[in-house]
Amino acid sequence: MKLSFRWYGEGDPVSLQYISQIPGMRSVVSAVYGVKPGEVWPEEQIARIKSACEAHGLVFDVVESIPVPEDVKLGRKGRDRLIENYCENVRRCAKYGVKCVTYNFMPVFDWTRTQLDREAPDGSTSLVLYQKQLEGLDPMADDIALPGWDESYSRAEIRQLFADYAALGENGLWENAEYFLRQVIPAAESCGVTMALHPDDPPYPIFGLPRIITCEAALDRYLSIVDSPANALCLCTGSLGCVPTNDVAAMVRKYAGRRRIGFMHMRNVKILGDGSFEERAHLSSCGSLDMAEIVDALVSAGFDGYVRPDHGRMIWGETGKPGYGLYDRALGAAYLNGLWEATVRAKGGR
Ligand code: DNO
Repeated sequence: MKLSFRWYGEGDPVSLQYISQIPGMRSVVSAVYGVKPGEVWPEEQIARIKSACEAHGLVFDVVESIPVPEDVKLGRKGRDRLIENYCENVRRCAKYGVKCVTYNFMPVFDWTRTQLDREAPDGSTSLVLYQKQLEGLDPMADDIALPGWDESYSRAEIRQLFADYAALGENGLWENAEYFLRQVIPAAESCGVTMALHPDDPPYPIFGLPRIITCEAALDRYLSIVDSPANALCLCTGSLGCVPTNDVAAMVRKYAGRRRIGFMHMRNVKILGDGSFEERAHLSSCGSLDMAEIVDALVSAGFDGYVRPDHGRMIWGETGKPGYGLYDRALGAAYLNGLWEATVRAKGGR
């Protein structure tokens, strides 16, 4: 595996120096921020991330994310220009050494939680989604500010987006995903980039908006639209794993075996039933996922792609971007290193 860590750029309180001090750390996962989805990223900014990483002995070879504009997901007029810009961004990133680009196809909202600082008995805090809290939220009426949400929309725009997605439905969203992939995958292939689709988080409809990347059948369908190694997955264990119907280890075994995982997001969640869940420490015994079995699936398949410890709790008094502090993610990285080494050795490797 290529161990990686997400970095939010110069303003991130977690510095590249700290990241470089985590044992085994190789790659930085980042993006150009502050450019509207659908616009082209200035090359100087991509180059700046690369040289900042290199100054700390790290490699900038994973982008998370190049966001897919709503007009593309909705198939609105003008999408061709936006898709061309998307392809241009993939090519520009490749020019500076990027090998893997993560993105998602979730309408309006990226990842969704109902509370970002739920306190556990040990005093640590983490992100949770409680159905009870979700029922009380109305994105068209409330001022909601959660990290996965684009807050730049006006109320009127949100209302319009909801109406357009209701008219589009799941089938329309699939058609638009297909239209996007048929142009983006050949562009990625031609510059040696793996496109890694992040599943919907959580993997079920939120606020009545369609969500399609939710389960194994959906992943099969998506990968078969363009049957190329460049059309791959960012398999996020915590996103898929927060519903009991998804057998994450089996999915990892299958898609890693087929060489269709570009990137692994590794985190643990505690499933609470009724669709509610809590993010927990990475260790298997802390949540509902068997992380050792997932690592076993990767090692058995000879997985050589990118792996990053995903969201961490806030511990030891750290404050910062919810899910993206240093300490618990670093503990996650150390845990993954240990699991990986032990699994490789148990299989006779080194
Ligand atoms: C959350 C992240 C997601 C992910 C995007 C990929 O912490 O895993 O926001 O970056 O869905 O496009």
